[in-house]
Amino acid sequence: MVRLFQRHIKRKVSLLDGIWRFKTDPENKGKDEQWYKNFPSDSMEIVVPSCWNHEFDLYDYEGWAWYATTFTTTERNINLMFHGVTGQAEIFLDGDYIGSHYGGFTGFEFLIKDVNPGKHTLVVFVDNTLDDMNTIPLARVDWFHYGGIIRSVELMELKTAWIKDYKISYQLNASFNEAALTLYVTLEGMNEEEISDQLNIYIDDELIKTVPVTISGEVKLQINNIVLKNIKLWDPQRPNLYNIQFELHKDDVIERIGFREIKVENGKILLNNKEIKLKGVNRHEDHPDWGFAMPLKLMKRDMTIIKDLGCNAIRGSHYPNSEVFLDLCDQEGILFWEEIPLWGYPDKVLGNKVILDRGLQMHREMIKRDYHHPSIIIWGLHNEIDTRVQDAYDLTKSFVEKIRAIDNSRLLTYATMFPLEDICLSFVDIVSINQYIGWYGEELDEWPEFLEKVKEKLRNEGLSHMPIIMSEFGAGAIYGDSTFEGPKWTENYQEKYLDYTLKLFKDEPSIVGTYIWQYCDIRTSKEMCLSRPRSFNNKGLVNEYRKPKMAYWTVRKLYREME
Ligand code: ADA
Repeated sequence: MVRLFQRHIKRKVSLLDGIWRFKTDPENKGKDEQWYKNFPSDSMEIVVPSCWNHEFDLYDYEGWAWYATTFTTTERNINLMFHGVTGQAEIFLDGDYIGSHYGGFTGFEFLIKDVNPGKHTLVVFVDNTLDDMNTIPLARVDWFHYGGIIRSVELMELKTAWIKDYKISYQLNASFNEAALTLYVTLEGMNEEEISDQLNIYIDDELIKTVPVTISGEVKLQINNIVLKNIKLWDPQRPNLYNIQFELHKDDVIERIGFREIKVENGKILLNNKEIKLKGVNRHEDHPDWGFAMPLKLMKRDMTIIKDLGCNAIRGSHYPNSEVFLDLCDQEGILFWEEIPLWGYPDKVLGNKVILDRGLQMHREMIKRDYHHPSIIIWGLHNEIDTRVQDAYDLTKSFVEKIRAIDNSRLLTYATMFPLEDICLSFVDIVSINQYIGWYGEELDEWPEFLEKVKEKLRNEGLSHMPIIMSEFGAGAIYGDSTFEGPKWTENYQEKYLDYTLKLFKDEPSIVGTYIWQYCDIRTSKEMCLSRPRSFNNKGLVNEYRKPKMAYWTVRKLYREME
């Protein structure tokens, strides 16, 4: 399942998901031996999408691996779309290299013209190796290094021309009942000759515009002056959505949008001009039996639980989530913070140009992929990098400039772990703080003093107009461990911790949102497991199988009481 609404009516699209051939390549000899031409006969079967770590003996395999499948086409032009392959991917079609991609959590596609109709062999080389200098994320992260083709693979068979790309942007009027749309559409012909066609645009099945087009090579169109009256806004209570269809004679694509405005004013977050407080959790897309490749049923279950908790917000820590989950957020009225996996970078790595380039590319791809989701209100630039140093300042500045140039309609922030010494805050809209007072080191009752220091710093730097989000706070609890004494690692301590912090944050006017760390227990990496009982980060409100801990009920009561 790639999306929760039908994306194409005319375009012929098939999922290549299923059982593929698979072989790990620990000695990296597959390229020399040309496995992309002759796939090894001693390969095994694997399900796509999935993480290879759930196969026998591959639990902690990290490195090179090869996948192969076959498919049959009837058209001469195809587009192959990969929705998520961890780390580095290289793609081979019928023995020929067709391209590569870096970054595990956003999709990529290859248009291949003039293929012979018939049977084809597709081979995918995957490298999920992480290191401590050049990769995003680095090897030392607090989640598991799952590997593989983790999301669906789609085959599109194209006719003479296709809708290659589009962007739908809109401006609401002052009374929020009209939207002026600007549509950017790129069309592409498959052959040399000119094609006369017509671009039709439908909104919820109603034809609203027809543009005659002559397609030869690539054609870029900008369509203004489409004004929709009496629109129904999108918000958490009424998540109204609209389908927009672009249609050519033999191709089409459907996108789903919602109309809303998000901004920061006088220290508050305003959604459609009304103040909103974010009641959230951090959620990793992880489950012991599925890793990153969670089935829809489980995502829906997560959504049901998170809504039951009384949340209106989720931070997709720490990487672009599956598009299906974002569709669920759109449908359920959940406000989403999305970020790239730039996690915990120390000073010595921050000046590395490779990280800047890869980070920019990941932001570009994330924003391009997810631009139309009304649920996404925040782009997160990075998490807990060393924001006390000049290289972090330069990196943040570049990210902000580039992101604002592609999307100026959402709020920008990053999660800082050095709020009192941070030198990058003025670039963004919201100060987001990760802080574990009362868990690591200090005592719980040191929180008020800390908050005063944060406010003082913001005042001193002329930033006291900025709203504050508590983007992470929490305590580890081993599911089932409840005692009279309630020391750390018990459910009692976690419950006490969250009761104390949530009540404190609720009464602090400059705090506009809270994201508890975290929704569910998750597997950690081998680099971090010695400080994590069971090799899990145990700060979930539910355990890894989604069973509620004591704190769940306390948070549920507090979040539900807050307006
Ligand atoms: C950090 C980090 C999280 C998690 C957390 C913790 O804030 O952003 O991913 O590792 O610490 O549990 O310590």
